[in-house]
Amino acid sequence: MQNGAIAAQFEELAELLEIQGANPFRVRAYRNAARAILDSTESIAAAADSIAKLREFPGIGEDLAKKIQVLVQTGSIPQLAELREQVPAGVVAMLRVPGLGPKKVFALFQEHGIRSLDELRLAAEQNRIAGIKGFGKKTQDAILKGLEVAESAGRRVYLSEAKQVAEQIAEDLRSVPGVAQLEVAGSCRRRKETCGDLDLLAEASQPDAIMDRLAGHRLVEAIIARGDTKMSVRLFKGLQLDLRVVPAESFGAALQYFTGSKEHNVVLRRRAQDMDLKLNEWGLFRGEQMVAGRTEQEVYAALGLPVFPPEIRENRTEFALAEQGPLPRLVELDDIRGDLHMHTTASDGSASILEMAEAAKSRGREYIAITDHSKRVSMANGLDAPRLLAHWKAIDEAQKSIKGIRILKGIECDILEDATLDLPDDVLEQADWVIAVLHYGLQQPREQIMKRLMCAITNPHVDIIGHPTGRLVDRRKPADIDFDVFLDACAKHRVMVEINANPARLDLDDIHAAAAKKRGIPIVISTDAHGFADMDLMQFGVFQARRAGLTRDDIANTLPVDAFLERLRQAKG
Ligand code: DGT
Ligand code: CA
Ligand code: CA
Repeated sequence: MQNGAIAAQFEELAELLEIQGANPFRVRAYRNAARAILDSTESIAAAADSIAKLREFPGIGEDLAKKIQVLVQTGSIPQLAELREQVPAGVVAMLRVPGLGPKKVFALFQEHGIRSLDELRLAAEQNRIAGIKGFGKKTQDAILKGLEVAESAGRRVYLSEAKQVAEQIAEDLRSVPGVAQLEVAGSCRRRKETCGDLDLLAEASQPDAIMDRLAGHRLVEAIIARGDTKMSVRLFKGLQLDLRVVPAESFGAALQYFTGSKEHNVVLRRRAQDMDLKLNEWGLFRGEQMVAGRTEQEVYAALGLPVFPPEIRENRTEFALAEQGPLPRLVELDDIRGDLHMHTTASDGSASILEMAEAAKSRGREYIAITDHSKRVSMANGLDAPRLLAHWKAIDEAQKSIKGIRILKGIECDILEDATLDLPDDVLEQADWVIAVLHYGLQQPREQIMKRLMCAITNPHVDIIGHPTGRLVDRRKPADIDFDVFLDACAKHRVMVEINANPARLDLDDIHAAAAKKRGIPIVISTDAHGFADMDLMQFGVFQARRAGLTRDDIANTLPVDAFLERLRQAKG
């Protein structure tokens, strides 16, 4: 049993006792114990065979030691189980509503029978809270606003949103006097597709100054907690941000630790132990002696490891890669030369062919493919054969009036529910670039989904499968695909696969993109832009590719346009 899991149970115990109006000293004792357990670098579970050993931990007395022992031996604390029966989970959830402390929750539950967030909302909406003694209209309004926060808490935020606010706040805090270094850590630095919260790390001569600035920041909605070197605030949508101020000699160790992932850190810590060293967020130590900590580079080097790009710190392949020699250079945004999936006003885009080409050119792209929808997507005014042929003529015209960028004639062709393509072969044959996609019937059984994919893969004119699973991150499940069969078929028929860079799609994901690489399938990262601004989303596709361990050679649209077209010709031949 990990320290974190043990601490969580005592934290919950404290919380439930508090709701019941228990003695505040007792509540605080449990809470302090939870804190001490979490902070300890030694395993509590390993000490649980002896009460005496447990009592050596700070903040743990006789009573707590006994409870820990029972917890480790049986997996639960009997008192906690009892409390959970007495206090419904909905009441505990009410504690997460900003503006509602344990005393108020206790009163609402015990005296007014409110047992869930829904009941709380109803009562507030019916103006029944305002009349309760000690509450009033103001509290009732605060509860209604707080309910929104409580209900969105726990939901993860797309990387695109998280990264933007994290970097904005980081930039603003860097200008505070005395701030020597400030970095974004956590899942945001690892470019994970969603972030649970944001982690900022600062080296600052006056921690108070930087915390004051954060407290007054326009993106901060509320202060959750503030200590001497640590502060937590709430941003929009309930997103939390943790700021930690650390000394210069520990900055690298802290950056390494708080970048994570947890799984990556576990391996590092074990490796340190094997070298008779101790690694934590303060540094790498031999006994009391600090060996490294000022920079990440120093820490990794002392462990005989390269500085891993944050994107691959997941304990998946990075340690095996490091064994094999220098790390491969992962693909970078600047390597991308073409953007091969985008829409215009002909279907559901917001700009013309020429405008999209100009915008792509200004972003340094050397070629694009215009890939409007096919007719099945009637909602998006998808193109039938005559409209498509006319659209391609318009592309030829547009090409004449712009230099320095090549415009390919493409189509995003639907793979219909009955496993046929939305456009006939004699039309597809005339395209430079055919993306085949599933849009409808994503819930069909695996057998039919595979039949549809195979129909596209075996069609001689299809170049690539776009956003293969159709998933929307955290919102819509992927289609039921047999990935081994799918990718083997793509490799055999020389069909490429897309990493759709839209932050809501990121489809293929990192795991499947790595599987595609393994089979030598060329991968194309595309923005699926529906307007200019979307072209800047390319970075998120590149992050996902990096998380998959992909290099420039794995990504077909890093090729110059002629080499890319040659690759297409070969695939068809
Ligand atoms: P998130 O916030 O859920 O998107 O993911 P992270 O990775 O940002 O996780 P977070 O914010 O809980 O913690 C930031 C980093 O701190 C995490 O990646 C690794 C490190 N860390 C946090 N708790 C632990 C722990 O109990 N053990 C170890 N080894 N590292 C931890
Ligand atoms: Ca985080
Ligand atoms: Ca955090």
